[in-house]
Amino acid sequence: MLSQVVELIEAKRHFAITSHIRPDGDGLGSSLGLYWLLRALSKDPEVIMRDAVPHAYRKLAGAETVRVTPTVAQPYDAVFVIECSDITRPGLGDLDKQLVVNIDHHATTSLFGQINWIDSTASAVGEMIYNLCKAIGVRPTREIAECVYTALITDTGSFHYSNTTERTFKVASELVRAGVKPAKIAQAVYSNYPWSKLDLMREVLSTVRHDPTGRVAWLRQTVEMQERAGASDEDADGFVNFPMSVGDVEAVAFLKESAPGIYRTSLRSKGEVNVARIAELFGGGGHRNAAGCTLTGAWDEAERTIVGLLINAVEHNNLDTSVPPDNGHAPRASVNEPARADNEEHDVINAA
Ligand SMILES: [Mn+2]
Repeated sequence: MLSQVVELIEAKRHFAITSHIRPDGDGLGSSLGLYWLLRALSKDPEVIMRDAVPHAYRKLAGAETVRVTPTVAQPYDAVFVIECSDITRPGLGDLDKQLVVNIDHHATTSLFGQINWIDSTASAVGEMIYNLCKAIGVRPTREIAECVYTALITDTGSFHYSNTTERTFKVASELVRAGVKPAKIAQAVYSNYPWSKLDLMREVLSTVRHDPTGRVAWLRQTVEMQERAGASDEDADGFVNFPMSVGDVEAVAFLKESAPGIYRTSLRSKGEVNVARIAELFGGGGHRNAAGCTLTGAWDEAERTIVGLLINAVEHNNLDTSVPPDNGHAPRASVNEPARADNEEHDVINAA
């Protein structure tokens, strides 16, 4: 809990901070916010991640200090693990040999830390880092405020998602008072695409199809499209949300070929349509309105299977989980998409 975290920080000095693989805005913003908070207390922190900082977050204060490493090679007084469902999610070897502090805002997290501070009422871990600032008596510096604000806007979809509360706006308002320029942060995060992303988007959006009712849409990205655009894996982030912006659309599948015959599949829905139930049929998971899984097999077959399940879910507005996928020829389940990665975790209504 919070008081244990405060006591630990006051008693110790040499800390590492990490978050999940493919870190998102909350993972990075909260990690760097905590980094600047510890720096303000003259502590000795370091942010370590398995994966590099995505393009959208390279302008965050301190992003250049993030050390990319596959293992926690040296002893720390404690390692803060931000926004992870279990101890394997950071993808760091030897993490279990450290004193681990688990900080998360998902009620479903396992209590894998020696200290566990979980606040499922927080819209983002960033909100918790802000509370930690107050509890420990540090006035948020501009760096802390910008990192925490980035966590807030990315986890709430710029205040669009259902996790946005009065308290989210209150914290945001206090961060602006601490020096955040909302337009500057929004531009750094959302208006900072590389051309490769737009080139890829043009091709992927040309594949959008929908069923006769217009309530289910799907789109695909092939390995060739990605190569032609010279695009990185993260360039495809957010594409699944474009068909969701159509008023009639209630469910979307985005099949992204990661290698021949292997499709990382992102699912989105509105309202009661539960795409997590569908992802689970293929070994994936997520939340009611945002989930992911991996399909394998032939393109058309994979697409037909997942689209059929979405149409069924929309028609019945609730999938009977006992229904097996298709007729036994369905694509096999394989590695599941990190359910908490970017955008997979909240009620996604719209995001771009
Ligand atoms: Mn989060």
